[in-house]
Amino acid sequence: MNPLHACLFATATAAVAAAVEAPAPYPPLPSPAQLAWHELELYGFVHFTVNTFTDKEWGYGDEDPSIVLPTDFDADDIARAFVEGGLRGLILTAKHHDGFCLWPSAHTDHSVRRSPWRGGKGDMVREFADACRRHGLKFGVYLSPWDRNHPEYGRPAYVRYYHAQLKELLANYGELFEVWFDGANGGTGYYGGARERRQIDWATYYGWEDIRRIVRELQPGAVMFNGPDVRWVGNENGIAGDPCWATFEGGEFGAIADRRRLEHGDRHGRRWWPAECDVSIRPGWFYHASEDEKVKTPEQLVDLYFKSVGRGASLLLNIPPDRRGRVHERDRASLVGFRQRLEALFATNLAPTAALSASNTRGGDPRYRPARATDGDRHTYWATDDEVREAEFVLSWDRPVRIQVVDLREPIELGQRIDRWAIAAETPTGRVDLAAGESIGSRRLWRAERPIEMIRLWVKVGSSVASPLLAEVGAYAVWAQE
Ligand code: FUL
Repeated sequence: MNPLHACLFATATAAVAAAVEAPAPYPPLPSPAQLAWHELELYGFVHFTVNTFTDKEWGYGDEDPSIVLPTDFDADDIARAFVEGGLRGLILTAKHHDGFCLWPSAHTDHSVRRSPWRGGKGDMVREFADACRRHGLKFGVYLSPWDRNHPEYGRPAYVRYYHAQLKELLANYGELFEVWFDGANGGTGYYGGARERRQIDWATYYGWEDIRRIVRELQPGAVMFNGPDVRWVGNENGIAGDPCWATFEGGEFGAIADRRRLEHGDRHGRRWWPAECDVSIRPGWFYHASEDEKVKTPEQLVDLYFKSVGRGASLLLNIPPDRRGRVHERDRASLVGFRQRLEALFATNLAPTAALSASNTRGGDPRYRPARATDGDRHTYWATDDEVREAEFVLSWDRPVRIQVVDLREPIELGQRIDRWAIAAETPTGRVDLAAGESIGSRRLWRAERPIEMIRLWVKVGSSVASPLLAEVGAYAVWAQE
């Protein structure tokens, strides 16, 4: 090797050796099951049981199983409606507070086995599980801890029964993505004929540590709602707080009564406990013909999407089948309209067409260049040097574009790092501040009332607790732009 070559070789080796390390994670971090759950963002609930036939929201527990006779039950058609609405999973009320089981449980007679539906040989949980698989939907179950039918409710024997039922559901219906533990307990019930009030302590009665073990063992990929993995958002309106941090201090198994904290999370909490927003497409959770005129419109659903998914939470939208065992036509029309509106809003991402620059790129290393945030892959990201806490990411177009939605994501596998963000645009009339906020996390969406013409979009990180990272920056034009 001549001296010049030797020198070049040494420089190249030094450059490789100096290649920067990946940014260190900023804990707490999501578990693999939580990460998979974050990807879903939008999924649906099915509330269907004796209440569908008694026109109630909470059954007392003394309902005769023979009333459960849907005239045209079709789980495939319900799953199809979910797909038409853009939902990616389905959670079924396998047992609501009335205690009636939609599957032929070996542990009680109070189930579909005593209904005339399918001649007493039916299994609705099975039909839903199979239909979900056929239609590419993830499947989950709701098993109400409160049981107004069971004679032993309030005593240790019921807890054994509840755990046995949970095992039955978790072992026999394939892979589940979520197990839903409801927090409600109104006290009174039939309780095998006692017809009295039975009060329990939610936090200690149900044996949550055993429940956690059962779920982890039988369904390691499932998250527990209102348990260690996913928190209730503190309201049933489908709206996350702003900000909505995925981190939380304490809590688990419904021990948190402070709804405001549930809505917003705790910025410096030591657990990854992201929020799920549950809401019904109708006023009630169960189908009531009297609410046919009150189905949420597609635009109302889009608004909820931006206020839940768009704040880093997930949206669990309830679609209660009617007495036929079908999704009512009005709900279906709203679902289709909802999906079409979302598709139109997210059809044209102009971020990949922009020239990109940033105030800092980690070690000048192309692996962390700004284009990593516009490549449609949420596992690659733009990163800055370790000491950076404030940064700017700029998108410039050579011709004016009309942007209506801005979409930001952090690579949450490295923690929730950004504390403050803002977006601004260079418009024909000058620089305009568009929006500012605190949390980003899994996703932060901003939507303008009408498209805004711009040639430049600034995404500013105002502060962060560790070097800021952005996995995705999207800038969506309206479809059908004139
Ligand atoms: C609540 C229940 O009491 C409602 O009936 C419904 O199931 C809703 C999703 O959760 O706590």
